[in-house]
Amino acid sequence: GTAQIGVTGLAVMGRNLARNFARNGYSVAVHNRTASRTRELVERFGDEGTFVPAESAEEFVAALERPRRLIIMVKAGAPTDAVIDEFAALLEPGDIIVDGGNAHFADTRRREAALRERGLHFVGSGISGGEEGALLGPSIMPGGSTESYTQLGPMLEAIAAKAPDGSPCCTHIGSDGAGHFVKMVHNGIEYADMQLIAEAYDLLRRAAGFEPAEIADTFRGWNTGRLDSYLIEITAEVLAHVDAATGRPFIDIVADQAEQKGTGRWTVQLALDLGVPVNGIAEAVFARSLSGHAELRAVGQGLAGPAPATLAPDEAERFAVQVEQALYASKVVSYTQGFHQMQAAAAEYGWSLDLGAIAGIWRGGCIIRAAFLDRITTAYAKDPQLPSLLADDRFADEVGGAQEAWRAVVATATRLGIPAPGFATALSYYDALRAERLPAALTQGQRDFFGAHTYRRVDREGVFHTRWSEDRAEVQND
Ligand code: NBP
Repeated sequence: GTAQIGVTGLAVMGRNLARNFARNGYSVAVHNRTASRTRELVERFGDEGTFVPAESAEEFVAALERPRRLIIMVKAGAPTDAVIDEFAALLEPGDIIVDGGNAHFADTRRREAALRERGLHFVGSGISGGEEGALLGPSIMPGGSTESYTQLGPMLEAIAAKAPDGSPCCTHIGSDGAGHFVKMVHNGIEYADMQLIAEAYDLLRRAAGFEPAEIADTFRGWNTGRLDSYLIEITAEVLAHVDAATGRPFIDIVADQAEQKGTGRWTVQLALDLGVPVNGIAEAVFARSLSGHAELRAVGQGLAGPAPATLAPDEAERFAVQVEQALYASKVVSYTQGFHQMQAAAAEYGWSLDLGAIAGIWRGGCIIRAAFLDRITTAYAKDPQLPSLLADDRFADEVGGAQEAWRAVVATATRLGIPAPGFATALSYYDALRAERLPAALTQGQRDFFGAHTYRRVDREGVFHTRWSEDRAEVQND
């Protein structure tokens, strides 16, 4: 075979990825279960580069130069397993199968182990940026062996998005499922970013009394500062948009029930398993879930709250400045939590993640691309062992500088009865880290009382129990 890479699964993602390889000068074998998609791709886009269409799996495999590099872009779950089984039987030791779908990282670990037994490389790769990213340059997060990255890396880096400094938004993340895990956390952080932006909008609308078009301008202003990011940019676009049918702001005619496909939920489920507090991400997932519970919200319509009120115009302007600070500080907290989760997963699964490089490859192509990510890279460059982003002087100073405004915003939201779960939970996390003593001491006392779960003391080593139902004397348990 002569094709340098193959793509099987030619729905929107696979088709665009194949075109991206072809446009970058690679010869690409293309295959799809239903052959009409393959033919359509070559008919419509054949002039963009060198495509080698294959009708059968055997023909597809034969079209690839060795070691074969084959990217699967089919529906995640059982279809991916079916396609892996089909092709693995036709490949030879040293060949590389890439799964570019949205797989759960545990599936990727299982598949990688099974294929390694057969001498094949399996690379679970997060690919972010949707349809357009796949065509014009996604952010690519490949896991799998170092050896497979040697074969694959240059091609992936060629088709990846480029950060503002020109570097490719692709790096070898780590072994087995590391790439899909990091992609999942990326999506969890994306949920949190979106929730915080939504809360900022809601507060500017309902507390400050701004119109959507004015809020769009506010976001455009923020987009020239430290919040400069794709999500802030598109927020301004969405808020400025007017519904053609009614002439009303588009935002007012969209049903206020947010949907989700599951990667945010996975992030939170795995954070619970790893024991990592990601309350900002969790609140974002729960906020979407709550929005969809029409029956609960119907109940809520009868519940008491403060009379609606908006701030006076001069206060409103000052409030908008405070909301920017609350948004930034809460954003830093979400990233702190997401990076903590990746750090914990690296320890649990034996990955050596370069957290600074991960922030680096999110600067282009993906939904959370933002100028701010440079600061994370810088923080880990100064100290690769940083235990928390909030341990970095610059982040600590920035969040410390925002904390007064942040509290004012959460207080105003509470006073006016406007939910701001993302801002509030991020602030609670920050204050919990700051607290010299936490009421966890009481929790431990209760656990010892009802379940003899024991406790440790602040003044002596050891494990202790108080005989609560007897003489209340303390016994040492170890
Ligand atoms: P879909 O997820 O809609 O999958 C359609 C493709 O899967 C078609 O090529 C279809 O073949 C093939 N397929 C199915 Br379904 N079952 C199959 C089977 N048993 N054997 C062989 N092929 C089978 O495509 P997509 O929207 O392009 O997404 C592809 C992957 O990328 C998914 O894992 C998705 O989660 C992920 N994705 C990522 C992003 C992103 O932003 N990163 C966006 C969208 C999707 P057919 O033509 O013969 O039916």
